[in-house]
Amino acid sequence: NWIEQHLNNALFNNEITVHYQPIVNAKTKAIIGLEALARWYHPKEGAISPQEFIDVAESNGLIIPIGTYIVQMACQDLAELNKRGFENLFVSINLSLKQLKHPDFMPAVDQILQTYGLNAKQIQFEITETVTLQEDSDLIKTIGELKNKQFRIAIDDFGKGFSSIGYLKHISVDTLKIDKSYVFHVLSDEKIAKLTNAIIIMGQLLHLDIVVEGVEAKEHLAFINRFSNIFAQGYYFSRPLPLEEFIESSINRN
Ligand code: G
Ligand code: G
Ligand code: MN
Ligand code: NA
Repeated sequence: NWIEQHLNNALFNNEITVHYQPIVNAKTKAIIGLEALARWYHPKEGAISPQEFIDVAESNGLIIPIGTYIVQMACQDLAELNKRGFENLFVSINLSLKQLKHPDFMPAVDQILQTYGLNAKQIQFEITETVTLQEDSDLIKTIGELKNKQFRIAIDDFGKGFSSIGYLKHISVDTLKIDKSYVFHVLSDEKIAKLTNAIIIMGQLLHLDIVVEGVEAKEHLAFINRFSNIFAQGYYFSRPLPLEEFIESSINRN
């Protein structure tokens, strides 16, 4: 397949980049962090979705060099942000299960942190709930190790799969990111609205940060602002942007 054949070159030709989408306080709209999202732009084919190429990378092993490259780019950009006066942001990096389980992952992260002189507290790792935890003791141990090193852990796409609460039982996390399929329907589907309320209340009882993903309209924002201390992410605030565009747009906001 085309992706398979070109993915290796993409990495070495610098066709893979990282864009950033703000995560904001839903009440004040203050930016608290940025989600790093991989982008592949091929000179002839154009943009290829990470959904497609991450899947391929997972199956052929390229997720290890690509994932490490993304962590490195995100850390380099975070160091740059710190230098330019954005000192209280965190960067939130998606991890695939394979990446997390690979023995090279932890040493690579330690090395990158040291290279850029960053504090682990400024870095969050997003683990998608759709990957089955299956009480995998190695995985649980690795996540515990990241927590011990003060990295933040987020459960991504919370509520999308069936394993959500199982995750919370077995691992210690900081943040729940509620899958965007919830907010999309809170205005039209009473059951979804109630489930969303229940997830928010559950997360807050557990003292977790709640990020509602996929906020596209002010009505979505009003729905979640019935609660206090909620964070939000979505096109209503900003699309994922290249670092320089993010910096320019936030300078213009103020
Ligand atoms: O930004 P976008 O909607 O195109 O992302 C599509 C999917 O790809 C999302 O589920 C997102 O989590 C995933 N994704 C984006 N960047 C990365 C990455 O760097 N690593 C992993 N593992 N997944 C990513
Ligand atoms: O699976 P994960 O949550 O990591 O992926 C986030 C994906 O959602 C990214 O591909 C990002 O581009 C996309 N995204 C971010 N905000 C919105 C939004 O408001 N609406 C929609 N439809 N997608 C969004
Ligand atoms: Mn994510
Ligand atoms: Na998500």
